[in-house]
Amino acid sequence: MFALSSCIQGGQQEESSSTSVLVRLFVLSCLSENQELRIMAAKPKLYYFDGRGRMESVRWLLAAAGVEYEEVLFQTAEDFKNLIKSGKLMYDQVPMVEMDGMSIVQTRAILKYIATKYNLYGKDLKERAIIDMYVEGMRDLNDMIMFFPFSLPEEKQKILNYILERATQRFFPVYEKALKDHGKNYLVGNQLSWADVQLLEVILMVEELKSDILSAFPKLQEFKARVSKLPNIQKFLQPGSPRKPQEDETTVEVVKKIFKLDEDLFLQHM
Ligand code: GTS
Repeated sequence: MFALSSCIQGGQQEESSSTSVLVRLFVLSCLSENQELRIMAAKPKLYYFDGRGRMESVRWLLAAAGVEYEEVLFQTAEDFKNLIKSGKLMYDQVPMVEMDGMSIVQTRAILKYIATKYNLYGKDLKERAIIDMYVEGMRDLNDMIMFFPFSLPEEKQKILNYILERATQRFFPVYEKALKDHGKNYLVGNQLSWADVQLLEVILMVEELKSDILSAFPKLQEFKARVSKLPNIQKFLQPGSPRKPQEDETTVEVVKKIFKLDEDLFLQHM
């Protein structure tokens, strides 16, 4: 680190004294020697199957931060086994994200790292606690929707009703009230945070289940319109972005084979 900072400091001083060609060469030669900088500059690499699952919130957060990433999307149980053999998965589970020289697993750990690194995690400990409370509620709702496609056909309607009841009676009223009470554009600290990104993600997921779900939530409607227009998010919402579609029957079958899953995952997880 010392070598790097002396390179950069030297570079900045010389830049102002108009011998910029030499300085650029000097800085470049320093950078090429610096492994850490190269690692930090590499694009994050996301390892998961080709679907939303637990990784989708990671895709959303990186996109909101304007960070480009690569994806390794495995298709078969064999691909997953090979990834396990690589020794990069601490618990033999995905999601896993390689970034900044680490192989990060556990969805929350990944999201916290990204949120902190890209200034989407509040300005102090108290704001972080509030963001945590919001995102954990959103995660509860998100998890129900994530497991919904894996539920038994005869249970589907009951589960759908349960999810919609929880969304409208337990979770959405909290975010509606927060926005109404403080009158600001964002949930916490009047600047975009992980909580806003995850709220938009979950709103859109619930709308896929019931398109008029926000009819009794005017503040959430405004919020959705506002946050969807932020340039990085607008880009992510465009067709052709790395955002994954709602899980269909085919994806569900692929996922079951990759992870050798039993039927009726929804009930097991609830
Ligand atoms: N707490 C972990 C997290 O949040 O990352 C759970 C990870 C997890 O259960 N991953 C599943 C897995 O790797 C895949 S998925 O549920 O995200 O689709 N399962 C394989 C296994 O052996 O547990």
